[in-house]
Amino acid sequence: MIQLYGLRLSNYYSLTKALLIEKGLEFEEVKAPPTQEEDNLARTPMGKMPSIGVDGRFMSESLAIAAYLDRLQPEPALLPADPFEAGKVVELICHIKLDVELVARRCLPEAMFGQTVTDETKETTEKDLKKGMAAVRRIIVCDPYAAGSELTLADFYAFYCFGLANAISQKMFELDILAGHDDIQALMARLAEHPSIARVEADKAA
Ligand SMILES: N[C@@H](CCC(=O)N[C@@H](CS)C(=O)NCC(=O)O)C(=O)O
Repeated sequence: MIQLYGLRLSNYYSLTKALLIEKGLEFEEVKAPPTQEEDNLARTPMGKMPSIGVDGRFMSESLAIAAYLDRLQPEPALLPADPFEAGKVVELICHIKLDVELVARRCLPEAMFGQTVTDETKETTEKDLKKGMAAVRRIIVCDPYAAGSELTLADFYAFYCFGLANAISQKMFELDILAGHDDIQALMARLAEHPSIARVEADKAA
């Protein structure tokens, strides 16, 4: 049985939980806030969530965990069989994760935790967010799924990264990063009803 460590409020914890459900794997949730305590660092060296435990061994980073889960339980496949297309899915994930979500995250302390970030941080975040979205726009397909005709890992990253990034962006800049991207908005609505994601979101609200 796999242990999933973290908190339900985390978007990457939620993403990883949705993947475990999608793959039909047995797992248990273990509440573990992000700390710099030794027991947490042993599971996740930056102290972040999520991490997983497998027979006493640990792994952090959602993308690493996703790669592991996809090999552990190949069906349903979340990466295309074609090597180039599989690489393109990971490329899309990298841009969504690094150039949109991680950029918006710079303002997370002010947007969600009552702290303040500098004006310079706000300025560069807004500018870089627009640049990141323009980059994603060039490669995201949304017909009907993020990377094309099949549901892939990129859909899970789209749902959980755009969700957080847009919440931050709207709060900080009154900027809806999905405005004008009707196809991405439609994708987000479709994914919200996808069974594994819907279950994660329902558990979170319970
Ligand atoms: N690259 C990591 C990011 C994980 C991450 O940013 N986790 C956040 C919660 S969603 C966290 O633990 N933040 C607390 C901290 O940075 O100390 C992944 O994909 O798993």
